[in-house]
Amino acid sequence: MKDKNYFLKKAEENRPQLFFRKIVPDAERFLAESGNSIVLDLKEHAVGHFSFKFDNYDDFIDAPVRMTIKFGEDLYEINREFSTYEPGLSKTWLQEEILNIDLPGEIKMPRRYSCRYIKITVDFTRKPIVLSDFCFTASTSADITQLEKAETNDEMLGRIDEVATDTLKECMQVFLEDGPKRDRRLWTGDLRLEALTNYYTFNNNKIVRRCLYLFAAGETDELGFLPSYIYETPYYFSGRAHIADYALLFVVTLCDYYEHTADGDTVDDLLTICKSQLDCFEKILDENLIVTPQKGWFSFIDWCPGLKALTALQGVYLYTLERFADLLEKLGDCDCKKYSELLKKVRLSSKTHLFDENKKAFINYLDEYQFNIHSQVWMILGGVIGGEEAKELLLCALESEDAKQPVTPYMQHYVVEAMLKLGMKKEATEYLKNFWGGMIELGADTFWEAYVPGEPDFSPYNDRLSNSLCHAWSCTPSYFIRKYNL
Ligand code: RAM
Repeated sequence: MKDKNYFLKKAEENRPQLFFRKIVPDAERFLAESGNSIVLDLKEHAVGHFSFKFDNYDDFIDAPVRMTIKFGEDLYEINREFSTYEPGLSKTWLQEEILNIDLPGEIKMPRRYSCRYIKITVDFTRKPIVLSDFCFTASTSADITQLEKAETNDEMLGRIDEVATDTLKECMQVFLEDGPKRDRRLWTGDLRLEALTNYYTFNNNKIVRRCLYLFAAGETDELGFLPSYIYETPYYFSGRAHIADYALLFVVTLCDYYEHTADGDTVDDLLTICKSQLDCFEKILDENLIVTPQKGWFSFIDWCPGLKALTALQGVYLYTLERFADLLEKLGDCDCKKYSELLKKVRLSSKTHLFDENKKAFINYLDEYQFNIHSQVWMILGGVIGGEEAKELLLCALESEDAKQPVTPYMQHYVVEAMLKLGMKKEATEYLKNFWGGMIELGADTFWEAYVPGEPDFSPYNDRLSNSLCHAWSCTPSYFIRKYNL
C-alpha cells in the first residue's frame, strides 16, 4: 500500500550522506578583556558548527565569562545592531548567541549556523582571557568531487557559475533546504530549481528522490493540493501552507526527474499523486477554463509587493499540463490524451480571456488589470503565445516602468527560461549576467533570496536582516550556463 508510511520509508532509504570539512578562520588567537571584539573571516560561505578554545591569560578566572557570538552571511549582518531589527519574521532567525562560560576548555557550540563571518564580543570578564583554535566544521551532502568546471569562455559567467554551485552546495544538507540560515525547510518551488541545477552539477539523484517522497507523504488541503513545505526534524511535519503553483511544480519536478534519471519505479509510485494535483486544479477552473481565486495564500509566484498572481498561476498550470502530458506519452500512459486535449483547450481559452489585443499584453480582469512581468512570462512558458509576438511583449514589458518587475532570483529564473524558450539566447545570457552578476559585484559569496538592483534594503519581510543570503532558488545560473552552453 502506497501510504504515508511507505513514502516516508522510501524517503529514509534515500537519506544522503553528509560530508564534513574543517575551515580555519583567519585569526589564530585573541587576547581579550571586557568590551573587546574580533571578527573572524572564513573566506567563504559555510554551513555548520563552530568551536574554539578558551583559556585564562595570566591569572586564574574566578568568575564566569560572558560573550556574544554573532554569525553573519555578510558584513552588513555583522555590523548591524540586532536590537534595531524591524519585526517581520521571527527575530530568533538572527544568528546570535550569548554564552556564559564557567571554566576554561574547548567550547563546541551546539547549533548549526550559516555564515562567512563570526564576531565574538567579550561582554564581561574579570581577567584577561585568550581565545584560540577557532574552527568551523562545514557540512554538505554535495559531493564536490562530482563537480566539473563549467565550460564557458566568459569570465563573469564563470564566476557566476562558481557562486551558483556554492549556493546549491550549501543548501544541500540531509534534504534540499531553501536556505541554511532561514527557513531551513524543504519548499517545492525551491526544490524544483535545486533539482534542475543538481542534475548538471553534483548530480545527486538520491536526494531529489528523497525530497519527492517527503512531499508525497504530506497531508493535502481541502482542495487536494500537496503542502508547499516539509519539516523532517525532530519528526516529520508537513506544512500548513498549500500554494497551488507549488503543488503544480511538484509534478514538474517529477517530470524533470524522470527526464534525467529514467527512474520508472519512482515515477510509478508518484504518478497518482501527480494526476490528482492536476485534477484538483481542473476543479477550480470556471466555465471558460480560467482559474478561480481561492482563499488563503493560494498563488505565490514571487515576493513582489502587491503582485496579482492569478494569470501567472494559470500559466504555471499550462506549463505543468504540457510537461505532464509529455511524461505520460513517454510512459505510454493512456491518460496522456486527456491531459493533452485539456492543454489545448485551456491554452486557447487563456488567450481569448486573458490577453488584451489592444495592449498586446496579458492585462486582464483576473488580476485587476495589473501589468506585471510575471503574467507575461508564465503565459509564454505556458505556450499561450510564442514567436515574434512573445519576444516583443517580453522585451517591452521588461523595459516598461509601468510593469511590476520580479524581486526574487526565483522569478528571474523563469524570465530567463522564457527567453530561452523563445530562442533568445543572447538576450538571456545578457539578462542573466546583469542580474546575477549584479549580486557578485556587491560582494555575494552565494546568491540571495531577494535582490532588486539599486535597492539594497529590499526585503519581503520588512527588514533585510531576515533575508537569506544563500538561497536555493537562486542557484540556477549553473543550470542555464551548463545546459545551454552560455
Ligand atoms: C520563503 C522562502 C522559500 C519560498 C517561500 C515561498 O519562505 O523564501 O524559499 O519557497 O517563501
